[in-house]
Amino acid sequence: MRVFIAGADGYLGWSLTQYLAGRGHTVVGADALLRRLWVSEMGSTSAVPIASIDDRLAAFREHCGYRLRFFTLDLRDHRALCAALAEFQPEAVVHLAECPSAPYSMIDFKHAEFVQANNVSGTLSLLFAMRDHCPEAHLVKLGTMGEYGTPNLDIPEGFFEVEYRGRRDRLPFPRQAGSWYHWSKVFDSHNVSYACQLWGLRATDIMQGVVYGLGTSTDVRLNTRLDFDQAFGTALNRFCCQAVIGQPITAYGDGTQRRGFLSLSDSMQCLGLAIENPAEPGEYRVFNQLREVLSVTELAAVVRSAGDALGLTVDIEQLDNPRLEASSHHYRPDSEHLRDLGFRPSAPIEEEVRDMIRGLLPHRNRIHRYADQLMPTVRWRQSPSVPEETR
Ligand code: USQ
Repeated sequence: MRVFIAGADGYLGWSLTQYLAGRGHTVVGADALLRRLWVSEMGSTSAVPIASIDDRLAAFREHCGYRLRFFTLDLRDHRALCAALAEFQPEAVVHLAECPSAPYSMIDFKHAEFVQANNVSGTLSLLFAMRDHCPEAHLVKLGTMGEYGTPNLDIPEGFFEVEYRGRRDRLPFPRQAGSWYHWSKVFDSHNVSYACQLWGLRATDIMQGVVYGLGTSTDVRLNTRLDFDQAFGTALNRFCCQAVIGQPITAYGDGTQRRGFLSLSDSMQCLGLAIENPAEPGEYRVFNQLREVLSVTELAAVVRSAGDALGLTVDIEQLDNPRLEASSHHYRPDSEHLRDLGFRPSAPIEEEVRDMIRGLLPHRNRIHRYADQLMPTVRWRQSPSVPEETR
């Protein structure tokens, strides 16, 4: 299959590029290389060394057997995006090209506005470009489980049957996001769904949980990044980095908040299944993509016991929660669609975490140098630092 991956230089994107090439697909990549800049803006770097895009492309050619066509391209550059899609004529378009950080979007107005404009306009540009240049292609769009928030109900996959005043309908399940970033994903979901209705595009919207795991290779140029700073590091990746440098795990609040998690390799398997089993023309379908639900306290305990087994002393520190989020809440999302397509989770989380810590140990000094960036300073309810009239 011809697959266009927008966001091919990111944590998921660079892994997916290699995964799909390994399954015999012809991949084309596009990326504006912004993730590298955002992480440096946060004063941090990837825990494992990553190569420049040129070196990545050279390594891809050596290991994957063909030259990867790559467009340095911002999705909001509509003309350039149209030209790329018109030339490549993809059968599937994977959209991972967004700013993925809740804390980054909560820094201030400038960052909130950037994240929403970048994500929502980029998606809209892609929808119009697909309509005009590859209307038969299947869009696989990365959304987030965070779109749903933490309702006191089980969470279906996108839609639910509801009865109200004696009438029934199948409606989108309510979205109750918890950051400006997560709201940008909600707006995207509505736009993608509307484009399917309006133009007959086909799309799978992936509500993905929190991803963890190392994507390293014997050729360092094929490594995918692993971030650990307060904005771009996901919880478990941060906890493992903390464990290897002997810093206490930063568990926010009372640690009872629960989320869905899955490993990087499970995420690849799921995205592959969605791509290889496309939606029908005009269909907008939603997959909840997660493997298991754990609380922050349970997550920290997994890291502590993996650390113990490797001779590390791992402490857990409960910090005042910088975010506004529910604790001790109900959380039971469905995730049957991917299992029905054949998703079989790989190694258990305990094994993945042990492997991740082992893989991070050689990079201990590198993580140490940026250890200050592990502490959260971005708060959801900051006291205003500028006068009201200029905000
Ligand atoms: N947390 C801690 N300590 C930390 C970091 C996080 O206790 O040092 C807690 C948070 O309070 C939160 C949970 O861990 O309750 C998950 O936080 P996270 O930073 O790993 O995840 P989140 O901000 O929700 O965002 C990440 C990705 C995002 C994706 C989302 C999926 O960055 O792109 O959309 O996971 S989900 O969480 O299901 O919405």
